[in-house]
Amino acid sequence: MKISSLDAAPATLPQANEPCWCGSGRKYKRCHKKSEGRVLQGHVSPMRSVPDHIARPPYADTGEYEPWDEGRVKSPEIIERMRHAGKVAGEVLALAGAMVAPGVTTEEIDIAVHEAFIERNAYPSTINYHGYPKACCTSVNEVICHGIPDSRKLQDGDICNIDVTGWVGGVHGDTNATFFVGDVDPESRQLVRVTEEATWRGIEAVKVGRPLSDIGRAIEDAVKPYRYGVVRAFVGHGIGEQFHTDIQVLHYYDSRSTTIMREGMTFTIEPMITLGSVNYKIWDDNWTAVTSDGKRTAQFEHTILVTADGADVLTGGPGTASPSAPWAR
Ligand code: EYL
Ligand code: CO
Ligand code: CO
Repeated sequence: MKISSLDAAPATLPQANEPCWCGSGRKYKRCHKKSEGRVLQGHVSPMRSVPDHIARPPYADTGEYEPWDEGRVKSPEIIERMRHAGKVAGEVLALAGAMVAPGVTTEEIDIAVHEAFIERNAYPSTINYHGYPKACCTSVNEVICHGIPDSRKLQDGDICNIDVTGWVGGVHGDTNATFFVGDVDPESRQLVRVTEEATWRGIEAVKVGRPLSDIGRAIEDAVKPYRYGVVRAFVGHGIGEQFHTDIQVLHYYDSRSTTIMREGMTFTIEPMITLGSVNYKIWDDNWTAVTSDGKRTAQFEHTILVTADGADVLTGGPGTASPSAPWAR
């Protein structure tokens, strides 16, 4: 039986082995019990347009493009443009996060993100990126990443990640954070706090001459005491004129991650941390990744620049180093 957001469960639920309330004829435990407490897919509205005066990246019209080798170490001139794109993305994330509240739909947040990028002369990078339809990803509760903004209202107690990327001056800035919706349970609050800490431990491991594997090790070490899972299927990435370049930043330790960090490299660090299993499934929308056990997951992301003495957080900036820290408000 397809689980749809149109179904409404009755006030009294059947026992596990009794027939499901939906009339499918299947046992309740084999039918709607599986979706209890899970995020339901809402309605996704059509892709919004970006006005003609906003410059468009190469994939904007077709959804696809031919990748090219842009070089891992960026010129000072590209870096200055990336600083601006990063600042814009950080501003848009802060504004989106401030909207998070019970009753707000993820689509309303998406519209604000879309307009905020345009106001800043930026193209919302995700629009038509491999056909993706929205200006941001909104990933609620057990959604690991790439949740599509839709008509679902945020509910008191949810956690919601918002991931925004903007293309301005020919380069991308990519950042995300997980926000609390109203009153969130202590277990989820700890998950979110530890995930943000782990992200910063990863950022602090950035050092010229060291392998990328140091980053994954630092993240893993930060979450180990809590016995959380580190998602392996989605990784950080090189970024610049292209949204994704060849550099892969694993969020767990792997001795094969031997690429040496060089001054002028730019990449994202974006660990996804789970309360339970790190295994995932993809919804039938072909985008949304959820934990296979339905337990919650959190994520934070920054675009960073390798400098002579560590990392510059291009999507951070003064006063917005941690736009997401709801516990600090
Ligand atoms: C679009 C494309 C499958 C994003 C990131 C949006 C989603 C699912 C194919 C990576 C890859 C964001 O780095 C990213 N976020 O931090 N695809 C992405 N999409 C999409
Ligand atoms: Co992102
Ligand atoms: Co990213």
